[in-house]
Amino acid sequence: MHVIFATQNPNKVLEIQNQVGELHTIQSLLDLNYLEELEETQDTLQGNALQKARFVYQKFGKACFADDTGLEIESLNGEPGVYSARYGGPEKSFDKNMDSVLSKLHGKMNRKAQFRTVIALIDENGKEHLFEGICKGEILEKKVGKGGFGYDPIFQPESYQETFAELSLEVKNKISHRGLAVSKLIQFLNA
Ligand code: ITT
Repeated sequence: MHVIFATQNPNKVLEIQNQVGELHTIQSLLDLNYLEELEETQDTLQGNALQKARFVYQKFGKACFADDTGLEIESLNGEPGVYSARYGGPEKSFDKNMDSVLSKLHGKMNRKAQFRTVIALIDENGKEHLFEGICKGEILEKKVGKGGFGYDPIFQPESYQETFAELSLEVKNKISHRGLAVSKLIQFLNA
């Protein structure tokens, strides 16, 4: 099947391509040369994923999916959540976002957090489907590791001694929020 992935984030494209294999062809907005930023003005992950997928479905008229992901930190009442992309200021800076989290958590004992991804798929008939993935873990006190993107250097998944930025793409995909949501998407596409 041929599906458009409504994202301009090359890290996400790399992760998903690695997981989907050869059964499905995934084209991102970068492949389609569509470089205008997609609106994400809703106040839930589900709302933003649907907003991005609906926009791209209307524009290109083909099956497509979008994901929205948030880091939900228990002692910050679920923040940054849906505001994860710009938690450190108006520009999208991974470093500033992490600095903002680290300073708000300074001195706090409870460092439990989870990543949550919602994928919205619009099939070739215009029908909408949602898939969710959650990965639990904790926020470290400093950045560790060079791989991945976003908050990966400060997030250590449950049962691991490394951050997402230290784990290989294969391991991250097996246990991560997006990996789990994508597995559900693939199961649906293969059914
Ligand atoms: P698109 O909207 O173009 O898909 P985005 O970078 O804006 O890309 P999201 O809105 O889904 O992506 O994610 C919000 C932020 O959450 C993102 O900018 C990262 O900082 C962070 N994030 C998302 N997935 C992550 C992951 O797997 N590991 C670490 N941080 C992640």
